[in-house]
Amino acid sequence: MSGEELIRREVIENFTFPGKLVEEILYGSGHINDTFRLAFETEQGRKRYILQRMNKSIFHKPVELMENIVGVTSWLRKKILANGGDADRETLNIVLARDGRPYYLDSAGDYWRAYLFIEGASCYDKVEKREDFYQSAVAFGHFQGLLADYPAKTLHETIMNFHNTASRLDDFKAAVLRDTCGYAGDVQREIRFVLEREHLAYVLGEMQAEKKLPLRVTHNDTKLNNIMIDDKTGKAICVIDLDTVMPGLAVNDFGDSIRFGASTGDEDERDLAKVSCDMELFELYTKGFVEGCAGSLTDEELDMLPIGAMVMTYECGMRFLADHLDGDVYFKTHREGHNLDRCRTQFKLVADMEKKLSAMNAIVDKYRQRER
Ligand code: ADP
Ligand code: GN1
Ligand code: MG
Repeated sequence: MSGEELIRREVIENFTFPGKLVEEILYGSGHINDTFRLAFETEQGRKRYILQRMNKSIFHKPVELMENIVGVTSWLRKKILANGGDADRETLNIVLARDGRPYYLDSAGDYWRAYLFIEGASCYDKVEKREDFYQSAVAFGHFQGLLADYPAKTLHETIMNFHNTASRLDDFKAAVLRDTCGYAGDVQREIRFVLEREHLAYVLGEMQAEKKLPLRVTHNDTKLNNIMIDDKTGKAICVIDLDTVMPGLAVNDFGDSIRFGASTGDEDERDLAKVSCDMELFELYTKGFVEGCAGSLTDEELDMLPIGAMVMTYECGMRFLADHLDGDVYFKTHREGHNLDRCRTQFKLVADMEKKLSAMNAIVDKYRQRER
């Protein structure tokens, strides 16, 4: 057994899983944590679970992070049950460690957590059925609604300045100056792209400071593959990946979904001719998100949805480029230049959104009228 397998044995023995372990596979396509799907044979049949090693170079306070997730999932569970829903499938459910904690610290110094596996539902890395994208919008909007009265002050900031785009711009500039791998000379065009659009880094933060955009409890990582869609009904049943639930801006949650799901190409597509913002998908998501938020979005928030899409895409591209310059230390990569490819798709999308801004505004106006 390798050292890695031995550690996993230790970890699995220290969670309250039932029965005999019969399957253990590396799972999912997240960029951050190491995720495994486990199956156990029990007297009641086969039971599956998700086991995750939390990324300690990204999450510096795993205990506080799990405190957030315990708080948010138990809050959601209560609301789902009160609405007559199935709380085992409509929110993440934590499996406790044998010592009663919601995590286990292994002998190598890594923190792990486990969830019930949500059966009969799937995550998608790309929109396969358009309806799924609409469903995900309703679910992310609704998620925000369920957490609208959550005591935001009790939430720990899991990553400081996570969607503070101005601070991301500072980090980016520092990465360019460090030029750890000596790549900066080769990516001058991409660096210029960022510097020519610095205004995008400030616009939302300024509105927030002027109280024109309210802080809400938001998800902050609203990728399509962070939502589970029921295989039978086609409804989005569960919002997952709750690591970044923190006070944030609704327009950022909207924007991150558009960045990932409304693109005609994959996030790491090399052929940039395939990458653009699909306006039909933009419209579907807008309709679903506005409906899912059920009248709670202010006029200013509605006004800024298209800019939110542009800012989140700009920010993400800048994060990918900074990570490329730093030598791929943050996002998982699977090939050389992976983060640079990702950065280029994001900037192609930003440029396309710039051309489509007035069309996006018109779409938002259409659904604003219906809401009011
Ligand atoms: P990361 O932060 O690395 O993105 P996620 O928490 O999003 O990690 O998990 C990675 C993938 O694992 C998800 O995209 C999803 O496919 C799967 N997954 C996570 N939690 C569950 C769950 N409770 N039930 C079923 N699949 C899950
Ligand atoms: C990461 O964890 P995952 O893969 O859902 C990242 C997001 C980025 C995204 C880009 C904690 O999301 O912020 O937008 O990659 N999560 C964290 O695909 O940094
Ligand atoms: Mg994820």
